[in-house]
Amino acid sequence: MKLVFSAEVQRAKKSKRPLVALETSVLAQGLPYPRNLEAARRCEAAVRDAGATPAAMAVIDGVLHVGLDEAQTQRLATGKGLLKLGSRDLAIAVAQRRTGGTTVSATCELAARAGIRVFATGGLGGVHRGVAEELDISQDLPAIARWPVAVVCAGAKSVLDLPKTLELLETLGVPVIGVGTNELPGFYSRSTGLPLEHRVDDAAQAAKVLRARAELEQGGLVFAVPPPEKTALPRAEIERHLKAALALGKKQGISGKAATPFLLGEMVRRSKGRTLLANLALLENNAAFAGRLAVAAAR
Ligand code: PSU
Ligand code: MN
Repeated sequence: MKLVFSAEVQRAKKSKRPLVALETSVLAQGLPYPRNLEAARRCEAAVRDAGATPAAMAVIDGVLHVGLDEAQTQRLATGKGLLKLGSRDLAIAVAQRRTGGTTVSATCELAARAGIRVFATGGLGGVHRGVAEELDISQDLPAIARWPVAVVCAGAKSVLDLPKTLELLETLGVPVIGVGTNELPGFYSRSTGLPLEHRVDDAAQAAKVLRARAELEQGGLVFAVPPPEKTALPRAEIERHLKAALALGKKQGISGKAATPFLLGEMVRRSKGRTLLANLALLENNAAFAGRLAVAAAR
């Protein structure tokens, strides 16, 4: 399948400069306008500041894009009826000339196909709470296992069942490595109390693991970076807002693909915007680390 590279990504590929993939579901579905656009700009700037080149993925009118220009980014941030594209949606979006932002699963896939080995996002999808009654497990997890890409994130989405998400990552053979931490970060909060077996303390150490993983041809891995202290929220407060948001979602019959955007919106409202600030800061922070990782891995 043909990939269309932005001019900036083409130049980087030509001169073998390091690239960092970025997702765009966060732009199209995850954050409200104009904060979504601000997030995209801050992530791209953080990647460039680290010495790497950003490559945001999207499907635009059925074309697979690696790296977006200004107008395309605007369109994803403001367009109506944009699709939320996981891996399984890509073929349909291409065949039917649709437009949408890519989630972690589709971004891993496109990055791998484009030869990009490092990807920055906010939080992974995973196993939803109440999975025994309603089977909702993100395709992010099998996609990370399949595609050889390092996913830099602040843990998994806070709305998930985190212990089960970690267990499923183990089942799939995906390493989860804390960056400067021995526990899984909690996305909006710095800790979850869930221990991680492995840790690195900087990008150089992370790059060594990435290289060994690539040599073993074992698929993707996760680097979990705690969100910046300044905007992080206490775990107890997050749990309180989340319980209320989950109850409301249940009452309104919101499930499946719509669950994440709904819950994130409710979290913003209930925290009076503080989860939004935390989200922007952690996205930028992850992009910065991914940039350093891509540079270290290219050495
Ligand atoms: N985490 C967030 N905001 C998001 C997402 C994750 O804080 O918008 C997106 C990512 O693109 C992730 C997707 O891949 O949600 C997972 O969705 P689902 O659970 O429907 O697979
Ligand atoms: Mn789901």
